[in-house]
Amino acid sequence: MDLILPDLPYAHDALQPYMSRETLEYHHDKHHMAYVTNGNNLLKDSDLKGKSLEEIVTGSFGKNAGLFNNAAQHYNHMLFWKWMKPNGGGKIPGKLEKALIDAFGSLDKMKEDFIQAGVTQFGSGWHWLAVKDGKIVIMKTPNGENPLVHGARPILGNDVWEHSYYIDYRNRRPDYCKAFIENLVNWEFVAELYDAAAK
Ligand code: MN3
Repeated sequence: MDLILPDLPYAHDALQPYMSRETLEYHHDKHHMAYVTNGNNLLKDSDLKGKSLEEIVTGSFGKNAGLFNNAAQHYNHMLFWKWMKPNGGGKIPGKLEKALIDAFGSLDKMKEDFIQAGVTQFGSGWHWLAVKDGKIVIMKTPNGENPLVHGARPILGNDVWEHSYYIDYRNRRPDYCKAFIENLVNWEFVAELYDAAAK
């Protein structure tokens, strides 16, 4: 199966003012496209060709750095576009809300810990809510790494590579992480992934 760049699930200007048209033109149309192109080239000579994307990601981790970097970033970005929506943030579906309060004490604490993980990820990477051993945990990972390769299922992830925020926020990564969790997250999609991961 070849890697395929999905269309954004909304218009390029739909996430303004929190994420600009220009950011999405670079980030989706150019950066994500490059991961797809490079990943397909590297898959040609790999025995992982034909496997599912998750199998390619976990199978190349620690073994084929070039393929892993591109396939994992493809996986991460496929989810990332769906983790945002116009007029995002806001009400969290009840079952997920309860699980988050159980895990972190309050929604404010969950948001604070999530933002802190993004701010303290040194250099390029991601910060996450993931389900590990049935529990919701915060994770942060460098470069293209994700919870899958650390025995967990991602239910929310934010891209803190500079290409994701520098046009709109310059060096203010904390402001970007706060805007993401407060104003961009599609909690209905997070709840779907939580239901699937917590089974
Ligand atoms: Mn990115």
